[in-house]
Amino acid sequence: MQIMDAVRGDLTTQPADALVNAANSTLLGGGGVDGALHAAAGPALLEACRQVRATQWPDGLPVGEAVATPAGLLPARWVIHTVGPNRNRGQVEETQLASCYTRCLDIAVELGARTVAFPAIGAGAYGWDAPTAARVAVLATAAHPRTGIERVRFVLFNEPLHTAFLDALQGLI
Ligand code: AR6
Repeated sequence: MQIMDAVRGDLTTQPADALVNAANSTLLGGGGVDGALHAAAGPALLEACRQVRATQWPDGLPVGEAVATPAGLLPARWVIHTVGPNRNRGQVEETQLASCYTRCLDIAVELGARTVAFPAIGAGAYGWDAPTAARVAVLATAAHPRTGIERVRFVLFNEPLHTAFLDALQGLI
């Protein structure tokens, strides 16, 4: 059985095989959930991100792409880093935001993750409104085969986003 749910909480304390990071293309940290994950993970996460930059993505991770690293001290095996479109800089394509979820789930399937936890990608510094961020997240996740993944959990930091995700999940029924 495949479960999708939404809880209010802090992603850094959510036990899951894979935690998704709403990163920026440098992969070298930032504010918001990115900063919180790096702070909780310890320096091993930054080191792993530097390795990714040195090998796989020397020019940075493109918008809508994703890449996995070990999770350092976080309660997870992997962090899957993705880069949302920055609406505040004119990146307004919902397909790019959907791609973040699709590519993260592709990688989670490849890794053999059974549980995956997402933040509301793009809904902070990158300026996506809560209803749109939630609708795109839920529809992209629902459309993915998610082979081997038992639970996808959206972990929302505030009540308006939590409500928006619950509404979007309700819309699937
Ligand atoms: N757990 C869950 N959600 C959180 C947490 C947390 N610990 N902390 C913040 N959020 P943002 P973006 C929520 O700005 O919009 C970074 O600087 C937050 O309230 O983290 O994709 C990166 O380095 C919001 O609802 O990500 C990039 O430069 C959601 O996570 C840029 O921000 C996403 O907000 C990415 O911007």
